[in-house]
Amino acid sequence: MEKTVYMVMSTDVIHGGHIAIINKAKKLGRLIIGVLSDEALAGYKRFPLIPYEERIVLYQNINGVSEVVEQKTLSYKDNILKYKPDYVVHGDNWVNGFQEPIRKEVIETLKTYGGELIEYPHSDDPKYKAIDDRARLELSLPDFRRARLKRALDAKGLITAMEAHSGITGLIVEKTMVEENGGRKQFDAMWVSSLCDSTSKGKPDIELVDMTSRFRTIDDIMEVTTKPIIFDGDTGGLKEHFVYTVRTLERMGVSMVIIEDKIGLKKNSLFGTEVKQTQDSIEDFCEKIKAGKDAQKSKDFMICARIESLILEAGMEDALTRAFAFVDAGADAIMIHSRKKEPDEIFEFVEKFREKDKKTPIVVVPTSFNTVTEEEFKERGVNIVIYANQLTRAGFPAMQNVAKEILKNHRAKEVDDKCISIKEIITLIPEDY
Ligand code: SPV
Ligand code: MG
Repeated sequence: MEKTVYMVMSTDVIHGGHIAIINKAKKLGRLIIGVLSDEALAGYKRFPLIPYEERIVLYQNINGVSEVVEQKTLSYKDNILKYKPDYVVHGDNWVNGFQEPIRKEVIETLKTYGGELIEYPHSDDPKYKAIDDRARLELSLPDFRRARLKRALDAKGLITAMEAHSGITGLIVEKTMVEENGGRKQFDAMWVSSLCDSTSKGKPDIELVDMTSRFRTIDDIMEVTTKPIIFDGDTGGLKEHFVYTVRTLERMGVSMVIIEDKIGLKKNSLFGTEVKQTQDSIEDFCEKIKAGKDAQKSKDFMICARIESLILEAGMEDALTRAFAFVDAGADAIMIHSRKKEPDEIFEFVEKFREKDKKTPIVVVPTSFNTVTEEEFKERGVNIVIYANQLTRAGFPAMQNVAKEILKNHRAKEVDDKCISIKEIITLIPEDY
């Protein structure tokens, strides 16, 4: 009987190296290709340029491929047990490194029925690396970057965003990864916070840093990164100004702007009712949302309406009434904010909102209610979790300490082990971006 061969393809740019492996694999028997879902692929390599459905078609049309099947996770286990291939083939580049647990599981699963893992030498040909570098560059172009937030939301259900306020913090959000279950966990998006952008300029978070300066920050981040950007648009300003903001953000490749339903001198929400803040009327805020939606040109840009009712203690009913009205006015997402330590009012809002609206994405900023895990938020129906200020809050105490130590010691030797090494700084910032 003809043998079966299973191989997973985790690329969207097929080059000679892949074809060479396919040619070898098909000689062993009937070749089944497993295609990683967008979510699994993003957790392994980079965000796919070509969505899952199109990658399926691509592989179906490669000569020598008998069948193409979905592999939803990085783990091969389910598909190996389902298709019982005689051979699984892979490059030998997973023997060490973060994929080690996946490889181990493949070997153990194959052992249960006598299957075999065949590994071919991995090609380090620079021309293949150049192809991948080009694909990475494409990820940073405005049209692609803008659309990436919606795609990530569709693929994952819940995405995370980490605050960035400069090129270097953008790079930290872009590159920080941890190994988890044979994959790599990383942030999906960046949050350009008004608080942190203002703080980095030594200014209060009162819409004092003007839009031109805020756009400059976005530009600095965009020049060196590829991840989608969610922009904190404060109140959005005057409706007549907001339409220009929308067009500019969209043109730059930003994916989402969040505007809050307040008027007058805006202060940071984490002050709560300690400072006087006025909520906009539902009618006027709806007008602003509509004007923004009318101004936008592409289909992928999103306007998120942020509701301040819980912060200003206007009550749950007010928050919900506003949420439904803002969605009716065209808001693509809703952000509900709270400064309570317990997540109860956030959970209550999400539950009541989801009773009527199953699909509008819900955004939360768990600075105060920080004990809730991403998994629990997802289970309850939240779609975007923003870590809004932790990088800034971590960075400044470290800098203050080092400054004090140098003053105390009259030299810098004592602080050396508190500082990132020059070598690490150099590798964090690539020369060939
Ligand atoms: C920001 O990061 O600027 C925000 C979120 O708007 S919060 O500070 O919690 O209001
Ligand atoms: Mg803000």
